[in-house]
Amino acid sequence: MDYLLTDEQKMLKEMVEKFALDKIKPIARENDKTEEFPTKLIKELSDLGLMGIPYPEEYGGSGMDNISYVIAIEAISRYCAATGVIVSAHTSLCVEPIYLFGTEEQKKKYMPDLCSGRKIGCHCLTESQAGSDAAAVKTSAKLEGDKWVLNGTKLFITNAAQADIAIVFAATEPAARSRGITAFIVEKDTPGYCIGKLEEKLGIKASSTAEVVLEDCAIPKENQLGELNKGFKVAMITLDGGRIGIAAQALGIAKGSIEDSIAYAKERVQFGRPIAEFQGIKWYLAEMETEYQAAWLLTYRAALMKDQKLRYSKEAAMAKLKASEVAEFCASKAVQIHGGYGYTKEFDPERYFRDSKITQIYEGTSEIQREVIASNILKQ
Ligand code: COS
Repeated sequence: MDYLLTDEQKMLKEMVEKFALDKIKPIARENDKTEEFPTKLIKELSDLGLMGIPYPEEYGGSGMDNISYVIAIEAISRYCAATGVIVSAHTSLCVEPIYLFGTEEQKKKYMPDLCSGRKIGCHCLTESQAGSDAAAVKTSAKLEGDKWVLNGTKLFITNAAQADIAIVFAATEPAARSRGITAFIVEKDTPGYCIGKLEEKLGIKASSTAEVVLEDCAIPKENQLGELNKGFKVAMITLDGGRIGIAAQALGIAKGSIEDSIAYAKERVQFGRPIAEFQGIKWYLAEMETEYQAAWLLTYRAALMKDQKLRYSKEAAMAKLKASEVAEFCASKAVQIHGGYGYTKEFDPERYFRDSKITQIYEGTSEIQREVIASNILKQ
């Protein structure tokens, strides 16, 4: 579907796909095995300008659009979904709220280091009792003199262990729920900010997922991000964008599943002919490709609407819902097509299968995406 892309987007696609093939593919399986954060790879992606794709050059970004961002995340995730989410969580969940809600001073202070990849970002919203019910955050922020003092524990935070900058959501008026939450920018060296338990996960193993513990963590008053008590909207608007990134990650997983399946089906001979000649396999491949293209169009549309500054909450939810379901479907079929080999670590589909599952969970479960879509169509 390259005909839908501009010349600039096509050039970026070619560049990132080549990089992913040359540099990511050879190490992805090993990274999954060792569960090590790919520091060197992130540095290389930073050098290519891929840590701040959709932000203006004046803030250190690459000055591209959100379709370019989708293209890059998909191409990276084609070979390594863990690397895809590292870039996506950094870009969509940390840089984006600073860009959208930060003061000019905050943007100038934080964005150049983040967009260049010199610093890594994370987003601290979830807590043990505040998952889908994001307004239930208990982490507190109290103003003491000219400092905000934060206390609480954040859970399942992508990039937490490597992040230099965290966007933290805390209750500033607890009884008001979604109308009593404020966002803050917290630097990792602040006393009282520390990393807790690292999660052992089913997939995306090379990305880190950890607790962030805040104990009397005092930050300057000017690190409040956006308006007082308006942090829930900061979180929701940020997640709308993040969901496009996860949809793109899911597309990458689906693409890998399809490409590997086509190659294997042409090569694997049973009953005297390649299994690609059997109708059962052909129909799997046809369905995988059709589903992938439907998900791609939904994701492309959501990114286009974001670029055109239209409201796109519903479209981002649809893109993530569809793309994540398609990723799981394609990965599962890829394992099936590879038969016994698909169940082993000698081939990649088992990794795609494990990696696909999280796309239906983080940045809003599939059930929450349905809720967002339904509430949007019901109020139309
Ligand atoms: N953009 C702007 N504003 C939004 C919004 C969006 N996408 N979604 C909600 N809001 C606003 C509402 O308009 C409402 O504003 P007012 O206070 O002015 O009326 C406010 O936010 C509260 O909205 P709502 O009543 O719908 O909030 P709920 O507590 O019912 O929660 C869902 C809504 C379920 C959609 C939300 O909690 C959610 O997305 N949960 C999933 C969280 C998630 O994705 N977590 C992943 C962790 S981050 S990796």
